Amino acid sequence: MTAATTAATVALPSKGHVLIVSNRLPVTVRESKRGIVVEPSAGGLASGLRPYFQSASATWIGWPGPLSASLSDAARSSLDAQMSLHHLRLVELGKKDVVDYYDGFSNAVIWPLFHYLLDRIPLRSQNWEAYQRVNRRFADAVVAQYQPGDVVWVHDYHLMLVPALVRERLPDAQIGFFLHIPFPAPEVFRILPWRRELLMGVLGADLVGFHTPSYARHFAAAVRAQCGIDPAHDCVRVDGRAVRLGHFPMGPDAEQFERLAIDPAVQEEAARIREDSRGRFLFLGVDRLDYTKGIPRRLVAFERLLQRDPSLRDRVRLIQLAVPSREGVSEYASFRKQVEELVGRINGSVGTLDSVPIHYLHRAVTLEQLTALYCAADAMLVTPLRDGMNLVAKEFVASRVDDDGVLLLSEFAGAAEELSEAVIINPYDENGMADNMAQALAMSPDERTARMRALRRRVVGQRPNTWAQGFLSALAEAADSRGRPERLTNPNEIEGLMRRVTSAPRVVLVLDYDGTLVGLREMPELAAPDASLLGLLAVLGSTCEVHLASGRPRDVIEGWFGDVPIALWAEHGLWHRPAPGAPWELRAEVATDWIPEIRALFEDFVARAPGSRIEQKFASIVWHYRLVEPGVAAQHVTELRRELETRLAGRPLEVMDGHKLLEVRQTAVDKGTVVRDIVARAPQGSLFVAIGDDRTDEDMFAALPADGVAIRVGAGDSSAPYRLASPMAVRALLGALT
Ligand code: ADQ
Repeated sequence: MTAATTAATVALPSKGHVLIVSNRLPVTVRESKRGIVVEPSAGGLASGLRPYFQSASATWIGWPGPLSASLSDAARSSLDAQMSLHHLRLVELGKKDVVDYYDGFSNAVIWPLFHYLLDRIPLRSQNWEAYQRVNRRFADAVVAQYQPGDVVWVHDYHLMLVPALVRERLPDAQIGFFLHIPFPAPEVFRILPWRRELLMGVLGADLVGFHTPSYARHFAAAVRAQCGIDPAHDCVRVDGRAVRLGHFPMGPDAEQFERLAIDPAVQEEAARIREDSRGRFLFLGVDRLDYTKGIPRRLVAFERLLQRDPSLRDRVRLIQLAVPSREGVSEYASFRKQVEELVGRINGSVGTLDSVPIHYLHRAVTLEQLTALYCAADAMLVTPLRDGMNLVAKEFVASRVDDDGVLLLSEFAGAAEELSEAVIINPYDENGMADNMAQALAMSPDERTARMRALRRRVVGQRPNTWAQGFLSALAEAADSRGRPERLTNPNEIEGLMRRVTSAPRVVLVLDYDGTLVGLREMPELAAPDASLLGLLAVLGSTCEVHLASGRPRDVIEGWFGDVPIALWAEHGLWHRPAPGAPWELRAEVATDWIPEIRALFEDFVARAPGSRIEQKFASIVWHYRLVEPGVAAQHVTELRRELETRLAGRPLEVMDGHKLLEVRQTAVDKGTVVRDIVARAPQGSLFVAIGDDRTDEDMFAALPADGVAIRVGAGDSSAPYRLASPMAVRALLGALT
């Protein structure tokens, strides 16, 4: 998986007006005595996107946070005016939506799951309905706002269904999706009962972006495991549409932090903070008060540092800034209590008469104050248990125009994939973290400078605008190369086709079996024909010429269809039986001496890939892997294909990919030769109709005469001009012909 682009490489302006869609607007709205007050909100998504939003032709669609249900008319019109002035469109959420969709599903289920904190997921999570309902409301808001040419950019885990919901109604729209949090390993993601729905929702986009290559890889693996689609490189094909995956590491507005860092007022504030610390070594933590940020373990590690070396108690200090977050969620209220009790306990146990080691603040601060803190700190502690990116780490680096200060950074933050010169820590290891804090304390000025210079080279130059433009130009490219979505043939066209078939003097049907007349089953022997299908074929066989052309062995086909008045073709046309009672004919002389060797190879793979099995025919052999875990299967398929290609080189055999199978078969015959035979024997004026669902059936379509009718069943690339959804639809069509 490679990046479709990175923030630093592309900066083409996007042409259309951009509709940014996120759960929260970048502002909060409150009612004061002076009327409605609209204020910027904190948090990574808002601070990361705001600069781009302010400079672009864009409208931001989202929820402004809880609003009083009883806004006066005057307040309401003032709110509307301010929203429109700032290019904001409200999606209002009722109390129940907030409780069920926002707190109950997004923040109580997806958030902990994607951060690998499985024990935080509530026992009863019945809010999936609400999640779907609110996602539909956001999609409605997008469609209402959308003008042709607009670009729709959906953000984050609250709105994972929106891309597909919008795609349904605006099939040609440019739709992007960016996930700000980690995408977990597929083994973790699969825990979610609605895993497939979320993936399919996101795959409505043209481009799906993540902070790091590993999240994109996890997503591709989850798509393979849950949706049965094999992503190729950075592309997932959904209903004929190409969906691109890419990584776009977000950075803060580095220039703004650099500018603030040299502002005299900020420098004065930093000096004041240092003075206040009276020469103590200053550790700093800045986080939203969230259980993913690793604050308790960080505090315990700090305590351990002071327990190990009591002489440090008057010589170090930790300022921990915790910005209030999701205060409506009960988990967060009890988490706050836990942190505050811990701070109290640690200060009580390792504090001295002169020193309270942890200075804890539970509030937001201004950007100037934040930068002053970054500049004043000796070491910054960024120790999340998991974090999509973590902008605080990068903001600290951007602010250190003095090339000084130590960054301790969790290996589980996305930022760690870029900021490898930081002191990388394991946030679950309190003793190790205490060692790392001691390392920071003892670090020589030369080493501090060397590390910070290297970090700054990475961060300086990162700008939210470049990031957003990078994503949007990759989105424009992805939408350009999306391809024509596969489209089912509509009822009018089907009617036209029926008229043509029923008015033809003579009709010849060539039908594939598996996937065409019956659905694909876990095991091939489960796909026997039912009585209604046998009845349908018998009636068809008595009114027109019917050929059943299958890749199955002849004994199976004979067993199932021996008495039906149709012509049978088995093993992709190697065997033919023209009518009931007639003997089977072998249509080509083929070698079978290679089979024992290849069978031994297949047996080796069956042993390695539990659930897979071998099907042996007269002159071909198949490895079926439908029941194998998709990730495991993908590895083995690649390996087996490579091995087969080496062993079979120069022989008249080919390796064919079918639906969850690899088949080694003869090149002497295929379903194309079957159709050519049928056409050659049929009387002049016959209309040929071929129906099939996989690659082998494309050979039949290609062999049809120019006025023949090719019908593809289900998804996948095809030359057929007609497409039906399923075997049910095929049977309905054939039923209508009788
Ligand atoms: P967050 O979880 O919110 O973001 P982060 O990336 O660190 O995490 O962003 C926090 C932002 O809030 C920073 O810009 C910081 O300056 C600001 N902030 C923090 N404490 C503050 C305080 N006390 N006062 C004022 N401002 C404060 C989510 C994901 C991250 C991802 C971002 C962006 O969880 O992993 O990096 O989105 O995609």
